[in-house]
Amino acid sequence: VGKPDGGDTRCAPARATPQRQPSHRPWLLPKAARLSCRLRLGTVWHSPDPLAQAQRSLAVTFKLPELPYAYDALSPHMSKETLEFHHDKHHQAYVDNGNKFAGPGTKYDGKGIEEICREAFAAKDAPVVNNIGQHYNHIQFWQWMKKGGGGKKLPGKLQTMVDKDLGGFDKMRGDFVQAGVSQFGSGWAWLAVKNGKLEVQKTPNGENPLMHGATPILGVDVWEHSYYIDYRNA
Ligand code: MN3
Repeated sequence: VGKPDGGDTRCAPARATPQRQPSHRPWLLPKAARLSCRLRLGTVWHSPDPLAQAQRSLAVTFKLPELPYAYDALSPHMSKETLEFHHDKHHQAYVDNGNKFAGPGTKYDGKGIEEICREAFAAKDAPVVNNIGQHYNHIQFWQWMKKGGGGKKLPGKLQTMVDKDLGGFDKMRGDFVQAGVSQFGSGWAWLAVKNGKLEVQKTPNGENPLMHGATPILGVDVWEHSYYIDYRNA
């Protein structure tokens, strides 16, 4: 598992926010929508109405990002076979289910992935918490690892926070590992920033620190699918 590289640790939104303005090509829309478009040009947009529904069908869906390295780049810690299953099969399933539960035509349509995480958790919407949560978690997870990563050297500002909030690197590492080991069943261990302070956290299933008022900067997937092929314990 790699370390934060000191760059911008927040991921880019997984999809663009669909345009909320009336289409500039209204001839592509149904007649009712064209009328509505003419009436509403230059006005604040409200849905539902026919044009909003037409736009919904054009909305951008969630997509599986490519791994930022080759499938064998993390070997021997995570094998090519593990990444093929974990990325191509498991992450893809979260994307497909995420589109079903929070994609075009749902009440989450057009919202950012972080906003959806928070909103779905507050609403106890388990299918969205788990699938969009896991989509968000994995987008980050792939970026938190790299070939030849790891080591104790941290960017200065992060080192200061680790010393101040978590008792230094070794204590932080021990607490982070313990959070993962002690997560019963499936879930994640995290380093997250909450109210300006670093915290070690753990969450079950697809939950993440966003849903608990924090921002994750490092996480490890402790679902069995992330390690079983390489570290089976039969
Ligand atoms: Mn996983």
